[in-house]
Amino acid sequence: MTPPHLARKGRTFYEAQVTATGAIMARRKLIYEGKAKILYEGPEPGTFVQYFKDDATAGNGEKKEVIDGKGVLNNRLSEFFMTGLQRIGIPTHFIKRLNMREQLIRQVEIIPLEIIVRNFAAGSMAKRLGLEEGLQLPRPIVEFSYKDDKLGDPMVPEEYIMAFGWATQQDLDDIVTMALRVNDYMSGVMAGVGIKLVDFKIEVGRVWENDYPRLIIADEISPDSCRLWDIETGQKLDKDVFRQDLGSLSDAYTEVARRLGVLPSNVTHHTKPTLIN
Ligand code: AIR
Ligand code: ASP
Repeated sequence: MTPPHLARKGRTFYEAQVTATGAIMARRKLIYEGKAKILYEGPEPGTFVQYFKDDATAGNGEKKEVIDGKGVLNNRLSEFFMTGLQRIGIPTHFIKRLNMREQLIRQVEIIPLEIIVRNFAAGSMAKRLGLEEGLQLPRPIVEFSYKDDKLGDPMVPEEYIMAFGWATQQDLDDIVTMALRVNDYMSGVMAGVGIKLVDFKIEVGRVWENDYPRLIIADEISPDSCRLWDIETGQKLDKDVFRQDLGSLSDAYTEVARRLGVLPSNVTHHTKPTLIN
C-alpha cells in the first residue's frame, strides 16, 4: 500500500458506512485505498481501521479479479500471524480484529520498502538467476524492493535505501534482524501444518514512543504476501494460484486457514461469506 503519510497529503474522502440493512450508520474518513485493502481513520488518534477487500491483483494491478471471501480470510490470517509474532516479542501494528473484514491497527510511518525473505528459489529470484523453482537456498536471503507500483517495485540495494534516506543503516540492521525472526516464526508455524514457507514479503513502519523511534511490522501477513507450498505434494496455497491460473484461490486460502485452525465459521467452500459489522 502507499505510505499513509503520503496518502494523507492528498484529498480527504469520507465513506458512508452501510449496514446489512442498508442504513447509513456513520461517516468515516478514508485515508487510503490500496489494491487489496482500505485504510480508514481509526476511533482514536494514532489508529487506523484496515479493511480487507476481496480484490486480487497481480503484476502490480495488471490482472484483477474479485475473489469471494478472500478479504475475510486474509483479515483472520493476518490477525493470526501478527498476534503470534507479538507473543514472541516482535512488535506489529495489529491491535485487534473488529469484525469479519476489519482490524484496528496502529498508525505508522511506512518505510517505502518491501522486505522479502526467501528460503527457496521462486518467483522473481528464480527468473532473475535462472534457478529451478523450489531449490533450497544456502541460507535465508533478505532483499529489498522500492514500493512503487508504476515502477514495478524494483529491487534496490542497501546503498540506494540509505542514499535516498528511506532508512538508515541502523534501521536496515534492525529490519534484517526482525525479518529473519519473522521467517523463523512463520517457517515453524507453517511446517507444523505441513506447509513449506518458500518466501514472503513484509512491510515495516516507524512509530514514536516517548520521542524514540521504533520499527514495527505493518501492512499484512497472509497468503497474498507469502509463497506457501504443501510439504508433501508441493501444491501451491498462495497468490501464485491466481497469478498463474492454477485453480481456486479461495480454496487454497481456505485450506491454509483450516490447517491453522482459524477458519471463520461462516466461510466454507462454496459458501458466500456474509459481512457482519
Ligand atoms: N510480494 C512481493 N510483492 C508483493 C508481494 N505479495 C511477495 C510475493 C512473494 C515474495 O514477495 O507474494 O511471496 C517474493 O515475490 P517475487 O515476485 O519477488 O518472487
Ligand atoms: N505485483 C504484486 C503481486 O503480484 C502486487 C499486485 O499486483 O497486487 O503480488
